[in-house]
Amino acid sequence: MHCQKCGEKAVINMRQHKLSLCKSHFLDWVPDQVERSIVRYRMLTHHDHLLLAVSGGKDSLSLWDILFRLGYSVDGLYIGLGIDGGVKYSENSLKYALNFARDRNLFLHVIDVQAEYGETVPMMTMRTLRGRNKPCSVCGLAKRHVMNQLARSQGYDALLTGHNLDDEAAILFGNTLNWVGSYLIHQGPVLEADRPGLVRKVKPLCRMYEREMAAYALLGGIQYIQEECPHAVGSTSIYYKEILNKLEADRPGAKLSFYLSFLQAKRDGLFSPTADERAESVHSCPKCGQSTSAPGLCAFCRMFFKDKDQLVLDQVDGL
Ligand code: Q46
Ligand code: ZN
Ligand code: ZN
Repeated sequence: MHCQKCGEKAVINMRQHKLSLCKSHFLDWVPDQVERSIVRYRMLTHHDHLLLAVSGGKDSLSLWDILFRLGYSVDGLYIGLGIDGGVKYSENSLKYALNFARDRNLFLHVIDVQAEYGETVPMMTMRTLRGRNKPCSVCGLAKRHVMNQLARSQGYDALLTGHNLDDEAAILFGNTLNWVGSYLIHQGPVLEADRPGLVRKVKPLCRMYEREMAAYALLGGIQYIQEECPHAVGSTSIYYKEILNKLEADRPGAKLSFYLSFLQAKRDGLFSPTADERAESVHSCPKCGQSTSAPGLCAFCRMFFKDKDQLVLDQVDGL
């Protein structure tokens, strides 16, 4: 197997693109592909001041590396969730994020949820869900809140996440299996800040396969936490990824085509908001200022600040 650009020994064969590349051409090909997505979906400009959510994993650290190489101005945000899971997950992932930033002289915000709000995500989950469920819904709510809050208060132009194609295809698969129209409307490479208090959200890796990102981190010498969050084990999204991987093995390119066809369908007007959804009133949370669909505290503030004894599960939106 030879590199199709220079004829040297190839290190990766990407059947979905009918392309084999050597290490050096692959390490240039990835940023080139990301830049194409940035231009194609009008994600960012070189004048934007960007905030990237960094977990210490391969996708977010590789994205930081790629954007740095492409000349974008990007600060990182690490959120300490207080997840141990017997493997010191949060403690170890923070070390990778800090080392990455220090080695490249990049700026990393670190926000510890317990220091900021008094409880770790597992503690919050125990209180609100009585330990009956995984912490992922509470975790997602907390992460979205913290990310948006910091991006807004510090005047960042966009908030970036390292979701790759496998993540996006799995989310899309779940949303179409259940035909969750409201989620399909809002899924895409860019989520515009169409409500007061919201920051624009962008996913520059949305067309990059997970395998490509793992290869980029490995070949590029990026040190990242190899373990998944212990709560990811057995999750529905991993199950959907496994199904899509089986499909991809038989039909290379199936995942990409599934996602890109969805984006095309959206451009053609499918999954547009209804008149009622467009007219939906927007309120500002009196505690944090972020937008909510109902008057009163937003879902996050209800969870963290309301009289904790009175909190019941069904008060939390979106779980
Ligand atoms: S970090 Fe949080 Fe994930 Fe862990 S608790 Fe679930 S949502 S799995 S991306
Ligand atoms: Zn080559
Ligand atoms: Zn709030």
